[in-house]
Amino acid sequence: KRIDILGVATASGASVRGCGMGPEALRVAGLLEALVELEHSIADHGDLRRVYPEISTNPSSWRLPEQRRADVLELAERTSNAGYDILSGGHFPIFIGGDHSIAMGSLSAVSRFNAEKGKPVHVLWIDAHADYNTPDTSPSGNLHGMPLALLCGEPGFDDNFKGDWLGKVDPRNVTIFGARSIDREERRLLQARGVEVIDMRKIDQTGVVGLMQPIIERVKAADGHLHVSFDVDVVDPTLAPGGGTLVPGGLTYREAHLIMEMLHDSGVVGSLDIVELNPFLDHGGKSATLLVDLVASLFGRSVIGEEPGPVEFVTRE
Ligand code: DIR
Ligand code: MN
Ligand code: MN
Ligand code: MN
Repeated sequence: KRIDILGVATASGASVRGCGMGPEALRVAGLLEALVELEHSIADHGDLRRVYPEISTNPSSWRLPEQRRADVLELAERTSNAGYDILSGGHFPIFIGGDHSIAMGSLSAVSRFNAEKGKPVHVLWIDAHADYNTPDTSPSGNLHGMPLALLCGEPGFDDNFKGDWLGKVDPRNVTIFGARSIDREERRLLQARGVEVIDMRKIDQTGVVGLMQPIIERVKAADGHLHVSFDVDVVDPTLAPGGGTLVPGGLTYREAHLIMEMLHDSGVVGSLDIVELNPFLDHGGKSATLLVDLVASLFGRSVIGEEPGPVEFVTRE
């Protein structure tokens, strides 16, 4: 299956500028080369970006939330349509951000495409945060903290957020993995909707394998499409300093890779976001390089070369 890369060069959903440079940093870090090395064929669609770039570079307009919102929504529509075309072509889309608001578009593409096929969409949101705020619950007002709530149909989003481009996801098919910073009202919503939240404490206590297995089994049993949304800040900040909203106590190097390796072996992943990389804050490409290696693990890189076939892990009962 061809892998199609679509950059969305924006920071309009974030409070800190710089992640608009993320797509190019991932290319410089060798994203395409890593996938070619694994003998995948690749198409790079370049980057979507706002028509008026000064909005993201002028600090005074940066403070105008309505301009940033218009940016986010315009890009969401374009991302949704471009992603839908990639999926319709039978390809595997990798959406590279950009802040996490780009998932409003990417996940919409995935959900619209699969809705027509009657295939259920499951979401694995690998993030230090839950991104399940609405405009009513968000303490920051930043749209990168809201994409899951929008896709899950939460109230509080006005008509500007609605359109043919917007998809829908069942909150009970969403798993947040690696969380350690959730806002008060956000947590209440997550609980009310039955979103599964695997926080860092659970990962400490149970380990990645025992937690990932049931998620993968559920998607397989449903014959679903798994969309993986990977926010760089899920990884411990000592390993991945290139993010604008870092939280201590994140995934270790091996935990992050093991997640990706298990996802590769599962065969259920159909689309991927790589978001929130801020090259301005990164230490000489440290986080960008780590992200490229993680993507390579998701696409089949392993120490012993050839994949050993379906890997069976011991299930805990
Ligand atoms: C916070 C931070 N929950 C917010 N969210 C971030 O602004 O809604 N998500 N940084 O990745
Ligand atoms: Mn996020
Ligand atoms: Mn985050
Ligand atoms: Mn493979």
